[in-house]
Amino acid sequence: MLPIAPMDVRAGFCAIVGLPNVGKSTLLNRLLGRRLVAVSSKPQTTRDRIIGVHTFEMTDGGKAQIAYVDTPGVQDGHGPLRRYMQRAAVMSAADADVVLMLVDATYKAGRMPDRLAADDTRALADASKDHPIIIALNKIDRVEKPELFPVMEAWGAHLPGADIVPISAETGEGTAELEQLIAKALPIAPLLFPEDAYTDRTPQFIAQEIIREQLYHQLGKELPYASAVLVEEWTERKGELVIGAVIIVERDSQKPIVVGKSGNRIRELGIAGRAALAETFGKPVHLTLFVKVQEEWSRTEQELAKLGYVPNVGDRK
Ligand SMILES: Nc1nc2c(ncn2[C@@H]2O[C@H](COP(=O)(O)OP(=O)(O)OP(=O)(O)O)[C@@H](O)[C@H]2O)c(=O)[nH]1
Ligand SMILES: [Mg+2]
Repeated sequence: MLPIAPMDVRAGFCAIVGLPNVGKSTLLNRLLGRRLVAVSSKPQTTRDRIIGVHTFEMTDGGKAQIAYVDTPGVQDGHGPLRRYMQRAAVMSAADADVVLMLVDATYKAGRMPDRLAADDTRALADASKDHPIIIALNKIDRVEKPELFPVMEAWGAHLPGADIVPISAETGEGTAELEQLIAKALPIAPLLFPEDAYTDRTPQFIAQEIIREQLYHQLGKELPYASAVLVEEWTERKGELVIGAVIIVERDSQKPIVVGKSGNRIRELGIAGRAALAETFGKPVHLTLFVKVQEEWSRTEQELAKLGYVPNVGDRK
Protein backbone atom coordinates (compact mmCIF):
# COMPACT_ATOMS: atom_id res chain seq x y z
CA MET A 1 0.00 0.00 0.00
CA LEU A 2 1.25 3.53 -0.76
CA PRO A 3 2.19 5.70 2.23
CA ILE A 4 -0.58 8.08 3.27
CA ALA A 5 -0.01 11.65 2.17
CA PRO A 6 -0.76 14.43 4.72
CA MET A 7 -3.58 15.50 2.38
CA ASP A 8 -5.42 12.31 3.20
CA VAL A 9 -5.79 12.88 6.93
CA ARG A 10 -9.04 14.31 8.24
CA ALA A 11 -9.45 15.18 11.89
CA GLY A 12 -11.86 17.15 14.02
CA PHE A 13 -14.59 17.27 16.62
CA CYS A 14 -18.05 15.79 16.16
CA ALA A 15 -20.60 16.73 18.83
CA ILE A 16 -23.28 14.09 19.40
CA VAL A 17 -26.34 16.05 20.49
CA GLY A 18 -30.07 15.56 20.93
CA LEU A 19 -32.90 15.08 23.41
CA PRO A 20 -32.33 12.96 26.52
CA ASN A 21 -32.40 9.18 26.13
CA VAL A 22 -32.12 9.08 22.32
CA GLY A 23 -29.02 6.83 22.47
CA LYS A 24 -26.08 9.28 22.21
CA SER A 25 -23.89 7.45 24.71
CA THR A 26 -24.84 4.02 23.34
CA LEU A 27 -23.75 5.23 19.91
CA LEU A 28 -20.43 6.54 21.21
CA ASN A 29 -19.65 3.23 22.90
CA ARG A 30 -20.63 1.41 19.71
CA LEU A 31 -18.39 3.60 17.52
CA LEU A 32 -15.42 3.20 19.86
CA GLY A 33 -16.05 -0.52 20.29
CA ARG A 34 -15.72 -0.19 24.08
CA ARG A 35 -17.70 0.87 27.10
CA LEU A 36 -16.50 4.41 27.77
CA VAL A 37 -19.61 6.31 28.82
CA ALA A 38 -22.62 5.50 30.98
CA VAL A 39 -25.81 4.33 29.29
CA SER A 40 -29.19 3.81 30.92
CA SER A 41 -32.88 3.77 30.16
CA LYS A 42 -33.31 6.85 32.38
CA PRO A 43 -33.04 10.32 30.86
CA GLN A 44 -30.23 12.61 32.05
CA THR A 45 -27.66 9.85 32.37
CA THR A 46 -24.88 11.90 30.77
CA ARG A 47 -23.99 15.00 32.78
CA ASP A 48 -20.94 16.35 31.07
CA ARG A 49 -19.05 16.45 27.82
CA ILE A 50 -16.85 13.43 27.37
CA ILE A 51 -14.60 12.99 24.38
CA GLY A 52 -14.19 9.60 22.76
CA VAL A 53 -11.55 9.43 20.03
CA HIS A 54 -11.65 7.04 17.07
CA THR A 55 -8.83 6.85 14.52
CA PHE A 56 -9.47 4.65 11.49
CA GLU A 57 -8.94 4.13 7.78
CA MET A 58 -11.56 5.66 5.52
CA THR A 59 -13.05 3.53 2.75
CA ASP A 60 -11.31 5.75 0.16
CA GLY A 61 -7.91 4.92 1.70
CA GLY A 62 -7.33 8.08 3.77
CA LYS A 63 -7.10 8.26 7.53
CA ALA A 64 -9.60 9.92 9.84
CA GLN A 65 -9.61 10.83 13.50
CA ILE A 66 -12.98 11.77 14.92
CA ALA A 67 -13.07 13.25 18.41
CA TYR A 68 -16.68 12.53 19.37
CA VAL A 69 -18.14 14.69 22.09
CA ASP A 70 -20.88 12.91 24.03
CA THR A 71 -23.20 15.50 25.57
CA PRO A 72 -26.09 15.59 28.03
CA GLY A 73 -29.54 15.48 26.43
CA VAL A 74 -31.03 18.96 26.16
CA GLN A 75 -34.20 19.64 28.08
CA ASP A 76 -35.53 22.38 30.30
CA GLY A 77 -34.64 22.23 33.94
CA HIS A 78 -33.65 24.16 37.01
CA GLY A 79 -30.67 24.21 39.34
CA PRO A 80 -26.92 24.46 38.68
CA LEU A 81 -26.47 20.81 37.66
CA ARG A 82 -29.21 20.98 35.01
CA ARG A 83 -27.94 24.36 33.75
CA TYR A 84 -24.43 22.98 33.61
CA MET A 85 -25.68 20.05 31.51
CA GLN A 86 -27.54 22.31 29.08
CA ARG A 87 -24.50 24.53 28.65
CA ALA A 88 -22.22 21.54 28.07
CA ALA A 89 -24.40 20.39 25.16
CA VAL A 90 -24.84 23.81 23.54
CA MET A 91 -21.14 24.71 23.83
CA SER A 92 -20.09 21.35 22.39
CA ALA A 93 -22.26 21.97 19.35
CA ALA A 94 -20.91 25.51 18.97
CA ASP A 95 -17.28 24.26 19.13
CA ALA A 96 -17.69 21.26 16.83
CA ASP A 97 -16.52 20.78 13.26
CA VAL A 98 -19.53 18.56 12.58
CA VAL A 99 -22.77 18.24 14.53
CA LEU A 100 -24.38 14.82 14.72
CA MET A 101 -27.99 15.30 15.73
CA LEU A 102 -29.33 12.05 17.07
CA VAL A 103 -33.08 11.47 16.92
CA ASP A 104 -35.00 8.64 18.56
CA ALA A 105 -37.01 7.32 15.64
CA THR A 106 -39.36 5.48 18.01
CA TYR A 107 -40.30 8.63 19.92
CA LYS A 108 -43.39 10.05 18.21
CA ALA A 109 -43.45 13.33 20.15
CA GLY A 110 -39.75 14.07 19.60
CA ARG A 111 -38.66 12.70 16.24
CA MET A 112 -39.83 15.47 13.91
CA PRO A 113 -37.72 18.58 13.21
CA ASP A 114 -40.30 20.97 14.70
CA ARG A 115 -39.24 19.65 18.13
CA LEU A 116 -36.06 21.76 17.70
CA ALA A 117 -38.09 24.96 17.73
CA ALA A 118 -39.22 24.44 21.33
CA ASP A 119 -37.80 26.64 24.10
CA ASP A 120 -35.48 24.01 25.54
CA THR A 121 -33.86 23.03 22.23
CA ARG A 122 -33.67 26.38 20.42
CA ALA A 123 -30.21 27.26 21.79
CA LEU A 124 -28.89 23.91 20.59
CA ALA A 125 -30.42 24.35 17.13
CA ASP A 126 -28.87 27.84 16.90
CA ALA A 127 -25.44 26.61 18.01
CA SER A 128 -25.59 23.82 15.41
CA LYS A 129 -26.57 25.82 12.38
CA ASP A 130 -23.16 27.16 11.36
CA HIS A 131 -21.69 23.67 11.06
CA PRO A 132 -22.16 20.74 8.74
CA ILE A 133 -24.95 18.74 10.34
CA ILE A 134 -25.79 15.06 9.99
CA ILE A 135 -29.08 13.64 11.23
CA ALA A 136 -29.03 10.07 12.50
CA LEU A 137 -32.39 8.42 13.13
CA ASN A 138 -31.64 5.91 15.87
CA LYS A 139 -33.36 2.79 17.23
CA ILE A 140 -34.51 1.62 13.79
CA ASP A 141 -34.42 -1.92 15.18
CA ARG A 142 -37.71 -0.91 16.80
CA VAL A 143 -39.45 0.94 13.92
CA GLU A 144 -41.25 -0.39 10.86
CA LYS A 145 -39.83 1.02 7.62
CA PRO A 146 -43.08 2.67 6.40
CA GLU A 147 -43.15 4.62 9.67
CA LEU A 148 -39.60 5.84 9.09
CA PHE A 149 -40.08 7.34 5.61
CA PRO A 150 -42.17 10.40 6.62
CA VAL A 151 -39.65 11.15 9.39
CA MET A 152 -36.76 11.04 6.91
CA GLU A 153 -38.73 13.18 4.50
CA ALA A 154 -39.48 15.81 7.15
CA TRP A 155 -35.79 16.10 8.10
CA GLY A 156 -34.83 16.28 4.42
CA ALA A 157 -37.23 19.19 3.92
CA HIS A 158 -36.03 20.89 7.11
CA LEU A 159 -32.32 20.62 6.24
CA PRO A 160 -31.95 20.35 2.46
CA GLY A 161 -28.62 18.77 1.55
CA ALA A 162 -27.93 17.30 5.00
CA ASP A 163 -27.26 13.57 5.24
CA ILE A 164 -30.04 11.68 7.03
CA VAL A 165 -28.94 8.25 8.16
CA PRO A 166 -31.09 5.55 9.77
CA ILE A 167 -29.09 3.60 12.36
CA SER A 168 -29.31 1.33 15.35
CA ALA A 169 -26.71 2.08 17.99
CA GLU A 170 -27.83 -1.11 19.71
CA THR A 171 -27.26 -3.53 16.81
CA GLY A 172 -24.68 -1.45 14.93
CA GLU A 173 -26.78 -1.26 11.75
CA GLY A 174 -25.76 1.77 9.67
CA THR A 175 -23.14 3.01 12.14
CA ALA A 176 -20.08 2.24 9.98
CA GLU A 177 -21.65 4.14 7.07
CA LEU A 178 -22.51 7.00 9.41
CA GLU A 179 -18.92 7.22 10.60
CA GLN A 180 -17.63 7.45 7.01
CA LEU A 181 -20.01 10.37 6.36
CA ILE A 182 -18.85 12.17 9.51
CA ALA A 183 -15.20 11.68 8.51
CA LYS A 184 -15.83 13.11 5.04
CA ALA A 185 -17.33 16.25 6.61
CA LEU A 186 -14.22 16.90 8.74
CA PRO A 187 -11.49 19.32 7.70
CA ILE A 188 -8.19 18.07 6.32
CA ALA A 189 -5.99 18.49 9.37
CA PRO A 190 -3.27 16.71 11.32
CA LEU A 191 -4.32 14.28 14.05
CA LEU A 192 -5.49 16.02 17.25
CA PHE A 193 -4.77 13.11 19.62
CA PRO A 194 -2.24 10.27 19.63
CA GLU A 195 -3.41 7.47 17.38
CA ASP A 196 -4.10 5.07 20.24
CA ALA A 197 -5.93 7.62 22.45
CA TYR A 198 -9.59 6.94 23.09
CA THR A 199 -10.61 9.64 25.56
CA ASP A 200 -9.60 12.96 27.12
CA ARG A 201 -10.77 11.85 30.57
CA THR A 202 -8.78 10.27 33.38
CA PRO A 203 -9.32 6.59 34.21
CA GLN A 204 -10.72 7.77 37.57
CA PHE A 205 -13.44 9.82 35.87
CA ILE A 206 -14.33 6.89 33.63
CA ALA A 207 -14.52 4.61 36.68
CA GLN A 208 -16.93 7.08 38.33
CA GLU A 209 -19.12 6.95 35.23
CA ILE A 210 -19.11 3.16 35.20
CA ILE A 211 -20.11 2.94 38.86
CA ARG A 212 -22.80 5.60 38.36
CA GLU A 213 -24.16 3.54 35.46
CA GLN A 214 -24.64 0.61 37.87
CA LEU A 215 -26.61 2.90 40.17
CA TYR A 216 -28.94 3.77 37.30
CA HIS A 217 -29.36 0.13 36.36
CA GLN A 218 -29.91 -1.27 39.82
CA LEU A 219 -31.88 1.45 41.55
CA GLY A 220 -34.34 2.15 38.74
CA LYS A 221 -37.07 4.55 39.81
CA GLU A 222 -35.80 4.72 43.39
CA LEU A 223 -32.57 6.37 42.28
CA PRO A 224 -32.11 9.80 43.81
CA TYR A 225 -31.58 12.10 40.79
CA ALA A 226 -28.80 13.96 42.56
CA SER A 227 -26.49 11.08 43.33
CA ALA A 228 -22.85 11.13 42.36
CA VAL A 229 -19.77 8.94 42.57
CA LEU A 230 -16.31 10.03 43.64
CA VAL A 231 -13.24 7.80 43.35
CA GLU A 232 -11.08 8.39 46.41
CA GLU A 233 -8.59 5.55 46.19
CA TRP A 234 -6.81 4.30 43.09
CA THR A 235 -3.78 2.07 43.30
CA GLU A 236 -2.40 -0.90 41.46
CA ARG A 237 -1.29 -3.92 43.47
CA LYS A 238 0.13 -7.08 41.89
CA GLY A 239 -1.63 -6.45 38.58
CA GLU A 240 -4.94 -5.68 40.29
CA LEU A 241 -6.61 -2.27 40.30
CA VAL A 242 -7.67 -1.31 43.81
CA ILE A 243 -10.48 1.26 43.68
CA GLY A 244 -12.29 2.89 46.60
CA ALA A 245 -15.32 5.01 45.70
CA VAL A 246 -17.96 6.98 47.55
CA ILE A 247 -21.56 7.20 46.40
CA ILE A 248 -22.85 10.61 47.39
CA VAL A 249 -26.53 11.25 48.06
CA GLU A 250 -28.20 14.44 49.24
CA ARG A 251 -30.42 13.28 52.09
CA ASP A 252 -30.17 10.90 55.05
CA SER A 253 -33.34 9.19 53.83
CA GLN A 254 -31.61 8.23 50.56
CA LYS A 255 -28.75 6.37 52.18
CA PRO A 256 -30.73 3.21 53.06
CA ILE A 257 -31.99 3.06 49.46
CA VAL A 258 -28.43 2.68 48.18
CA VAL A 259 -27.26 0.40 51.02
CA GLY A 260 -30.32 -1.87 50.85
CA LYS A 261 -31.59 -4.44 53.32
CA SER A 262 -28.62 -5.88 55.27
CA GLY A 263 -26.31 -4.15 52.77
CA ASN A 264 -27.62 -6.26 49.88
CA ARG A 265 -27.99 -3.43 47.42
CA ILE A 266 -24.52 -2.01 47.83
CA ARG A 267 -23.04 -5.51 47.69
CA GLU A 268 -24.77 -6.08 44.32
CA LEU A 269 -23.58 -2.69 43.12
CA GLY A 270 -20.05 -3.66 44.08
CA ILE A 271 -20.21 -6.99 42.25
CA ALA A 272 -21.63 -5.51 39.03
CA GLY A 273 -19.36 -2.45 39.25
CA ARG A 274 -16.27 -4.58 39.67
CA ALA A 275 -17.14 -6.71 36.62
CA ALA A 276 -17.80 -3.65 34.46
CA LEU A 277 -14.58 -1.94 35.60
CA ALA A 278 -12.52 -5.07 34.94
CA GLU A 279 -13.97 -5.25 31.42
CA THR A 280 -13.18 -1.60 30.71
CA PHE A 281 -9.66 -1.56 32.15
CA GLY A 282 -8.73 -5.07 31.07
CA LYS A 283 -7.46 -6.24 34.47
CA PRO A 284 -8.84 -7.59 37.74
CA VAL A 285 -10.42 -4.97 40.01
CA HIS A 286 -10.92 -4.82 43.75
CA LEU A 287 -13.73 -2.35 44.44
CA THR A 288 -14.85 -0.92 47.77
CA LEU A 289 -17.98 1.27 47.88
CA PHE A 290 -19.20 3.60 50.63
CA VAL A 291 -22.25 5.82 50.83
CA LYS A 292 -22.02 9.36 52.11
CA VAL A 293 -24.65 12.05 52.65
CA GLN A 294 -23.61 15.47 51.45
CA GLU A 295 -26.48 17.87 51.51
CA GLU A 296 -27.12 20.01 48.46
CA TRP A 297 -23.95 19.00 46.61
CA SER A 298 -25.70 19.55 43.29
CA ARG A 299 -26.72 23.08 44.18
CA THR A 300 -23.34 24.82 44.22
CA GLU A 301 -20.78 25.24 41.47
CA GLN A 302 -17.89 24.41 43.86
CA GLU A 303 -19.35 21.08 44.87
CA LEU A 304 -20.03 20.24 41.23
CA ALA A 305 -16.40 21.02 40.41
CA LYS A 306 -15.12 18.73 43.18
CA LEU A 307 -16.91 15.85 41.49
CA GLY A 308 -15.30 16.59 38.15
CA TYR A 309 -18.13 18.66 36.64
CA VAL A 310 -15.74 21.43 35.78
CA PRO A 311 -16.72 24.07 33.25
CA ASN A 312 -14.45 23.95 30.18
CA VAL A 313 -13.20 20.40 30.71
CA GLY A 314 -13.12 18.92 27.25
CA ASP A 315 -12.92 22.38 25.70
CA ARG A 316 -10.73 22.71 22.70
CA LYS A 317 -7.39 24.26 23.63
N1 LIG B 1 -33.79 -0.52 20.82
C1 LIG B 1 -32.78 0.33 20.88
N2 LIG B 1 -32.48 0.92 22.06
C2 LIG B 1 -31.45 1.80 22.08
C3 LIG B 1 -30.68 2.11 20.93
N3 LIG B 1 -29.74 3.03 21.28
C4 LIG B 1 -29.91 3.27 22.60
N4 LIG B 1 -30.93 2.53 23.09
C5 LIG B 1 -31.44 2.53 24.48
O1 LIG B 1 -31.89 3.84 24.80
C6 LIG B 1 -31.66 4.14 26.18
C7 LIG B 1 -30.89 5.44 26.32
O2 LIG B 1 -29.58 5.26 25.83
P1 LIG B 1 -28.40 6.28 26.20
O3 LIG B 1 -27.27 5.94 25.28
O4 LIG B 1 -28.15 6.32 27.67
O5 LIG B 1 -29.08 7.65 25.73
P2 LIG B 1 -28.49 9.14 25.83
O6 LIG B 1 -29.00 9.86 24.63
O7 LIG B 1 -27.02 9.10 26.00
O8 LIG B 1 -29.23 9.67 27.13
P3 LIG B 1 -28.84 10.93 28.11
O9 LIG B 1 -27.38 10.82 28.41
O10 LIG B 1 -29.68 10.68 29.32
O11 LIG B 1 -29.23 12.15 27.35
C8 LIG B 1 -30.91 2.93 26.75
O12 LIG B 1 -31.85 2.10 27.40
C9 LIG B 1 -30.34 2.25 25.51
O13 LIG B 1 -30.12 0.88 25.68
C10 LIG B 1 -31.03 1.45 19.69
O14 LIG B 1 -30.44 1.63 18.63
N5 LIG B 1 -32.09 0.59 19.75
MG1 LIG C 1 -25.85 9.84 27.49
